[in-house]
Amino acid sequence: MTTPDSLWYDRGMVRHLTLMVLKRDGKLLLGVKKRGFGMGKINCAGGKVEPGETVREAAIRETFEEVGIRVKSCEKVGHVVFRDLYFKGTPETDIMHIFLSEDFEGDPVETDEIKPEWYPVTDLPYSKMWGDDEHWMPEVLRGNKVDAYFHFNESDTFTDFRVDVIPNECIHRFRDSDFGFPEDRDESTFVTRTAARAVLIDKDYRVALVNATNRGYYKLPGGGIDEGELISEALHREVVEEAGYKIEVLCPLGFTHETRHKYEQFNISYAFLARATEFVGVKLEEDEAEDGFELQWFDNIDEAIKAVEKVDTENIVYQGKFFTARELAILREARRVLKERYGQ
Ligand code: 8OG
Repeated sequence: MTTPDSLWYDRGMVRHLTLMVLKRDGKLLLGVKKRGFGMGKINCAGGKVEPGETVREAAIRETFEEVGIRVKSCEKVGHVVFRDLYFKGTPETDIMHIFLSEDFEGDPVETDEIKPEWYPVTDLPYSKMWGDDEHWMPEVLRGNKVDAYFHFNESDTFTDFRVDVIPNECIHRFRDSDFGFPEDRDESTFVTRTAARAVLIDKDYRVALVNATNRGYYKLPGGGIDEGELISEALHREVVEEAGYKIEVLCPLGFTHETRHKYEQFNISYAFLARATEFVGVKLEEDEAEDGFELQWFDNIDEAIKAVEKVDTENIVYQGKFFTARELAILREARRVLKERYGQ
């Protein structure tokens, strides 16, 4: 699933599932599942992703196979990670990619899989649906995107869960041509990588940046989201690793999107304003130590922005140009939020 649909790039042994929420005139198309996993429960159409298929293609195919509806367009509205499902005896992780469509054609038909029926969104049959649905579906129906996990025990009930709302405001999109690089690759095969990054402040609104002292640029503390990890979990982990601080997340700032032809990647960075609470020590990876990562505090956000603006982008490597433009966009958004909400 090397597509922009996948919020994680392929790694590790997990199963990818899909779910299509079909919405029209204030109603959802649900139905009793007649066979297989979840038999007897009321659910949306959806199913497993087949080899060579994107998650979006799988969701559209399953919807047609199960309820006879042709989805013309749909939006990815999040994912739920099911940790330690025991239904086959050994724990496994499933990632369920959720799509929402209000643009489809055809009349619902009953198949061997599902008996479809329309339900008003204000009165969904949660007691007959999977137990997790009542925790994430209301967010999706409110127009939010969700990043959630449910941790199951051996009797297939969940013991622990969390539903985070994904920052949905686009701060900026960057692509190679913005920096004078060629755009000569086929973007339909690009892998999507996601990351969580913090504008890290202290109680006096000083701002910390990671200075890549051997490379000549600054970056926000943060980094890649591992498969099956929540955005918020990656944020806390990465800020400890690179900056050495535990944090309190103050608010989401939005996301940036980068199209990088040289690496055939899309990079989505989810950005947050966060306050450092306790210093616990950095844990740099080998390449980060080689780049000379050092945390540097600035008196305020304007000073941090000035330092990044001064980076000599002519003489830094490909990635550094993207990093610098991206971090500046995120820092400027943080400056706006700090002024508006915190009077800074
Ligand atoms: O191919 P099959 O229909 O067996 O795939 C399982 C379907 O069930 C797939 O569409 C995802 C869906 N599903 C789970 N767990 C949950 C859940 O907890 N809530 C909802 N709404 N759907 C689920 O596998």
